[in-house]
Amino acid sequence: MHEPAIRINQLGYRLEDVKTAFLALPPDTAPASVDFEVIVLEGPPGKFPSPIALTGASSAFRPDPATGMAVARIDIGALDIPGLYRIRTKTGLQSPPFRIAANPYAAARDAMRKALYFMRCGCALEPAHASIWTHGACHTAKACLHTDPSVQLDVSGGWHDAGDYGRYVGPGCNAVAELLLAFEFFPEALSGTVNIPESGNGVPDLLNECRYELEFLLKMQDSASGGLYHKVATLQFPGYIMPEDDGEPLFINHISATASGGFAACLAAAAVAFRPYVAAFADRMLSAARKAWAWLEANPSVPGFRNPPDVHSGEYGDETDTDERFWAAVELYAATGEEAFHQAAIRLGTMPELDRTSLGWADIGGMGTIRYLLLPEAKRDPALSQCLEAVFFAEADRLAAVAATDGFGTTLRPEDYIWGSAMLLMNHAVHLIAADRFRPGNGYRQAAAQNLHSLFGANAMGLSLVTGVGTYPVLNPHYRPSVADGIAHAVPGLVSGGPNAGRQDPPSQHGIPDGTAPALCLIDDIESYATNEVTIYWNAPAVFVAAAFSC
Ligand code: G3I
Ligand code: 9MR
Ligand code: ZN
Repeated sequence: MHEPAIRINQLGYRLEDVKTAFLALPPDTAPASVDFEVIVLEGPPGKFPSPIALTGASSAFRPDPATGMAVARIDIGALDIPGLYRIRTKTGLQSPPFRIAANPYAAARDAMRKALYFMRCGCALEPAHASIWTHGACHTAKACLHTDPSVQLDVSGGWHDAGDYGRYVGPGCNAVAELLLAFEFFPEALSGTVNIPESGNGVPDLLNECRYELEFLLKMQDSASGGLYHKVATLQFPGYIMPEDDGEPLFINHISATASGGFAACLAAAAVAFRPYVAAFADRMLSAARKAWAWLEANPSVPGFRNPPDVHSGEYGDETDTDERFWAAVELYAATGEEAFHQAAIRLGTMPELDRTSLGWADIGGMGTIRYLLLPEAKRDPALSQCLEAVFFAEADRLAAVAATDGFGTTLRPEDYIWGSAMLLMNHAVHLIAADRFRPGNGYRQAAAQNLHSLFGANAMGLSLVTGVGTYPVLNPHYRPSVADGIAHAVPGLVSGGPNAGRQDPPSQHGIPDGTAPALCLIDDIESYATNEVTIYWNAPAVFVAAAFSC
């Protein structure tokens, strides 16, 4: 546990938002409630006759199953003057300093966006853009097809997936699509530059960064069939070395339906996003998306991807491709207006097994649902609309209801603390923000905001899950460059996977006692890949959510 004991969003709060701090104590030591005061550390001269800005009593302590603690809420909503504050109790407990400000999340949003640049593969990261976190050009050699090593292809570029150096098509499409959706929803928050090599070329940097991955994804399409190779990686995960020192041969694994569906969807969406800026690139992507769709049509029933026995990099196995196919049909319909895609969306969209709400690398049907509900009503089939709306809002209501009972006000139940729980935390918030756009109110935005507060430290551990963000951020992410580069500070803006009760790695097995409550199962250790790794598709929804609260 980190001190100070009172948990807050370490970046602070916007003037207009609900502001709640939390105090978690072992259930047998919790009093009925605590009295608190908020002291002013920095504020506009003359505004504060007393150093005490606010006093009050916390809520009653309530048991919180996710943390195993008794948790009380401290309402600091009355703070309405920009400044730097700290909460403290007479018993000596305190919060970290925090700000009340007009736009406290803009720098974190941009750091999380810039983190994608740090994931770039196939080029050198130079000091002009990478500051001290430079690396040489990596993984530039041709890669062999695993099924026929005599075939060698150039699939250089794109982003490293995570703490490892694999590049996986489905997760890449997930990340790009969420970043593009963020730009579509919040262009004003995401139009700034983040100092990347393309900055100033007339295209917004968010699109420039996505293009770096999209050009790689295009190389992963089999030119003959239109299908997408599932991934490219070395046979084993590399050691803790810089990417440019990883000289092991690269292998491309066989075509999968999940990669092909994710690609068709993502590139159709990207064609729409890029058209106003680079029409030729948009054309290239739309025709690639059509080819991937043709592969899906020609291959209606495909087993889920499994690693061949000698392949030990990330598997991203996913048995169900209905969600990727549905998402692809919807995006292709949105991009082209063609009736054949609409008919496919209607057919897939009403399949009983379809996941219509999730936004993660495995289950991603929610992306199709959001896109469909964004279409003008005249372009939508009433029955499909109704079916999708019913499920989408039922899920939003469920999330808001969980938030109302969770000790820290998040949408995660105890059983949601799985590998990459931060992905759920952020994707739930994306879902709620989209739901709020369609039907404002209902507590959706407030629940989404609380998930962001949790990411930035208003959680049981008092830990910001983003490197370099907040007073007490994760310091030791499972991220090979930050282990190997000898630099004291990890690359900033990386979102850690978050607490994971599964504890599937040695440090969390040895360092987290049996019986630890799920929301506390994180160990800030470079070796803890199951609780403290970073990935592109955990950063992407966090950019979306931070953008939503920094317009
Ligand atoms: O969905 C089930 C849930 O129903 C069940 O209650 C729970 C109990 O543990 O498990 C859930 O499944 C977990 C799944 O993640 C959820 O997405 C699995 O246990 C867990 O093993 C699985 O972890 C995946 C991990 O690879 C291992 O396969 C992560 O999602 C995935 O993000 C991660 O991806 C790795 C790449 O392979 C390699 N690169 C790094 C990347 C991040 O760690
Ligand atoms: O670094 C790897 C990480 O990206 C994966 O998520 C994780 C699980 O597949 O595996 C990590 O690599 C570890 C490997 O599985 C076992 N030996 C130690 C590796 C970490 O150093
Ligand atoms: Zn690389």
